[in-house]
Amino acid sequence: MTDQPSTVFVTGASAGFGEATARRFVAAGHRVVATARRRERLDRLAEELGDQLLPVELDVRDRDAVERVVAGLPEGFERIDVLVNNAGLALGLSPAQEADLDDWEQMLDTNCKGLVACTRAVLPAMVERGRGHVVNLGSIAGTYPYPGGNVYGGTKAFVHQFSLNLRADLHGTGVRVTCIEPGMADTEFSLVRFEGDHDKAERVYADMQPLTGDDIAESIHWVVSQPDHVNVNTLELMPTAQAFGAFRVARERD
Ligand code: NDP
Ligand code: 8X3
Repeated sequence: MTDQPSTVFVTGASAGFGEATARRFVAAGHRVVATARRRERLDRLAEELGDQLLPVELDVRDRDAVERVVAGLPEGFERIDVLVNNAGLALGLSPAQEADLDDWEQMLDTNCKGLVACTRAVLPAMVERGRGHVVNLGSIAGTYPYPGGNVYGGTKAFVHQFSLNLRADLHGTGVRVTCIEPGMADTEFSLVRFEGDHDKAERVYADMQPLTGDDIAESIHWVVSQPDHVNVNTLELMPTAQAFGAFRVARERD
């Protein structure tokens, strides 16, 4: 991205990282197509941020809708320079043998298939223009396993590898790809994971300083703002208060 105004297409812009990213890029003078399922939130954001932000209701699991939206953007927003594939969620923290298969399918449909559909929809025009940037939201959960992370972590491992494989395919086209891989961040993520249980969600971030939506928006803005010849492949961030644990050992009882 140069200093010229660019168009940034953000999925999941109604909350958390996506909303903060929309704010960050509008503040930097760019145009943002802000998409998510909750239209009223996007409208509020548009009222606040003005004409530089275009609110568009979009469920990334709806492949036809993804293609329709990307193909039908109005004048001024039709040339997508940056795609931020942010829409995603974790549902539940149950061990695999107890987890809800519908939750697993929703995570796969959103975090993997939705991300792939958005990417496929924007890539041809980027390749044709010889520039563009796809920023995918992975997670430390795609690298480091934890109990109950099962399918969520699996989807983020997919996002990591898909990002690297995109780079292989896009070699020589001028299109850049970055996977941002955050640790725990205080957004609506845990509220969604625990089905709206505020107490449970708040306990995740109690007595520590988690990452914020603004931290991630800043990192996305930073990778996108690098000179065209620089591609940040992967950027992993954690709160300073978070680190790795020891392996667990199941000991035989006497
Ligand atoms: P939030 O719950 O705050 O925001 C998630 C966003 O995704 C919302 O805007 C939501 O909008 C959108 N979304 C969910 N499902 C769909 C769908 N089917 N179609 C379109 N939009 C959808 O979470 P975060 O901001 O924290 O998460 C953003 C991304 O970052 C996710 O991919 C998450 O996995 C990842 N991540 C989060 C971390 C964290 O600790 N918070 C750490 C590492 C990665 P709506 O409901 O209106 O559709
Ligand atoms: C979210 C980070 O560690 O809660 O992707 O799974 S974690």
